Amino acid sequence: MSVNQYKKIVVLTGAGVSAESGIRTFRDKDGLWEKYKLEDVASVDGYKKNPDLVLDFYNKRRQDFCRKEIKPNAAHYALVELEQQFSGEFLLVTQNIDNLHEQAGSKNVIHMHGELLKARCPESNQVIQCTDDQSRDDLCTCCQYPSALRPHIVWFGEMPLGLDIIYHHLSQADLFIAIGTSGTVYPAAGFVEEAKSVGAYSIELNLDPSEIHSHFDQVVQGKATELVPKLVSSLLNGA
Ligand code: BV8
Repeated sequence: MSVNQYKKIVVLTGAGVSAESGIRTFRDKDGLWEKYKLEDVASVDGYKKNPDLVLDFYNKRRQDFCRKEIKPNAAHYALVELEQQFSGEFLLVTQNIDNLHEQAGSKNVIHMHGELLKARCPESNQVIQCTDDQSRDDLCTCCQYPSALRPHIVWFGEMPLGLDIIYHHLSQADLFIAIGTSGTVYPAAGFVEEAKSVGAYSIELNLDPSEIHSHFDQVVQGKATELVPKLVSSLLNGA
């Protein structure tokens, strides 16, 4: 399989691509949803009901993410190489809110579920960098009557970011690769069908078969740090 046979590659990553960098996933053993109820900490209602609990949830994840030992892994770097060497169009869509793809050198990244190191004004939607703990007293500086900044995160029931661009690229993709995602959350879990509807070849790389593995032309089970470099090498070297 050589990359030269493709014109547009869309890659979707989930928590599994960051797992070997030391960031907890959601639905694996010891995952985030074992400790918190999703509706309490990742929904608009949860934020309205108890903003301090939600801010604390993301503060803990931000502190954990900012530990010096958290670094991009071989899977992140392999995707950078694919983006750099591929002569066609390349889009990396991530459900992850960490910035390990960017730290590794990925350029064309869409964080469809938001970004942990950013905060947003709920009125103007202006986004600012946020690397420290966030509290309810953090007010925006963009409005005449300042509002409390919120995490720049897409919660359940909220519209994911960049969908128009994502669907545009999916409608022209001829290769779709999903890496480290359980295929549980929509609309991301529906992207494979979007790509297949225009004839794209689809590959799933995942530690365990995802909930949507049967939709893929090829499913390869294993760790992202082993599978992604292998796939990229076979694409670039025409193996
Ligand atoms: C939407 C916040 C409307 C950021 C997240 C009722 C009301 C409203 C909506 C719905 C509803 N019912 C269903 C929906 C849709 C809902 C949804 O899908 N719910 C699910 C639970 C059924 N979706 C939404 O609400 C979305 N918005 O629908 O808007 C709309 C949309 C489109 C068009 C029109 C209208 C909003 C979804 C975003 C929610 N926010 N998180 C944060 O806190 O991080 S989702 C959350 O789950 C994370 O963001 C994460 O991105 C996402 C998916 O999880 P994964 O990344 O897949 O991680 P997971 O742990 O599940 O799996 C990890 C995988 O990795 C595993 O398979 C494992 O085997 C593998 N793995 C582990 N280690 C490795 C590995 N693989 C390789 N190597 C390893 N080493």
